[in-house]
Amino acid sequence: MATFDLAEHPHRRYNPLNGEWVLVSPHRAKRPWQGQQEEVSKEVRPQYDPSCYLCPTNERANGEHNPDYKSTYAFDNDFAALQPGTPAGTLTKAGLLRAESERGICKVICFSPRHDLTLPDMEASDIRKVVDLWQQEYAQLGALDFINHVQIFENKGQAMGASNPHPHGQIWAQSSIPAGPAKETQQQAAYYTEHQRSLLQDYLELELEEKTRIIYENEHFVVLVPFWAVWPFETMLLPRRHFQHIGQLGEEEKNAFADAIKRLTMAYDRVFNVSFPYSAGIHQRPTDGQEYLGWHLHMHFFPPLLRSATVKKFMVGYEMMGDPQRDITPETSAERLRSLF
Ligand code: H2U
Ligand code: ZN
Repeated sequence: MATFDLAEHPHRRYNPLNGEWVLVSPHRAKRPWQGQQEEVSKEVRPQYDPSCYLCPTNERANGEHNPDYKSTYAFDNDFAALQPGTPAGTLTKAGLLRAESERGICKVICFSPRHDLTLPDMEASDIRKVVDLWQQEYAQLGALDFINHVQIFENKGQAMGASNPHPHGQIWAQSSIPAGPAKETQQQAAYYTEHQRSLLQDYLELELEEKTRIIYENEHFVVLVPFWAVWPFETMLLPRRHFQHIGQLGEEEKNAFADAIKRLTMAYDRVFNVSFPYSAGIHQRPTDGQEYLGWHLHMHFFPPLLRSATVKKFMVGYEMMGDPQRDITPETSAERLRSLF
């Protein structure tokens, strides 16, 4: 029997951040880049689209007009999944049928007045303004007494179901803490109680020693493919400093955050020569007033593409029934991404 080798043998990897496992099958992807590299023609969009509901001055579905905004712009989602005025209430039957009313606020955030741009096309100084807006929104929404969690995210590209190519993201803020962040809260708290240290800070130190999954570093942020990544080109942006929420980011750190986002999304666009789709979001401490010392802010990028601009990874079959699975190892993906910076 050969000795166990992560680059060769099927294995499971543990995600200490959420307590879940991923099955890795490297032997199925021996040839790292079998997929052809097709040139996909870049869709040409106008700077201003009169029919876009996010462009400055245009009318939205509810009849309101956007202002003639010059950098970023946030508004309440006209089709909000959560509403602030929902009446309180619960339903329980034999502990099996349970429902609870949920209050919240959903916002749409335009990253730029320019219809034709995406984050990687924007200047880092303009992405920095998006970071400023995230900071503001997190503070304002989080300060409301019925808001205990603020989820900032972006769905990019048709492959991810984005309804409009105009560069934008969303924020869903609500009373309860959703499952993903709740698991991360619990895992980080347990680690902090045991070690009096941030789980992600210790993890980052290990990664900086090993180097194989690091793809980009600047003064304040590191971009890496997590050891436990599920999506083929999944990445995580980690601040070097341990802090709980975006409000604690200093000026230089905000610039570094914007730089890391720009550099990463530019590299993504080079993977298959196409505007790379993904869902990305910032995970940070809940806003229910507790301190959460173990929380370490980070940003996840989950891109769906696998082999080409059109071949997506599907989370189906075994993955729906059991655990997520991947063929290409995180180390191979990291090598590939690193070469595109
Ligand atoms: P995507 O990020 O999935 O593209 O969603 C854009 C959001 O914009 C979507 O949640 C909202 C939709 O409800 N929207 C408005 O708030 N006003 C409009 O006029 C159209 C779309
Ligand atoms: Zn537009």
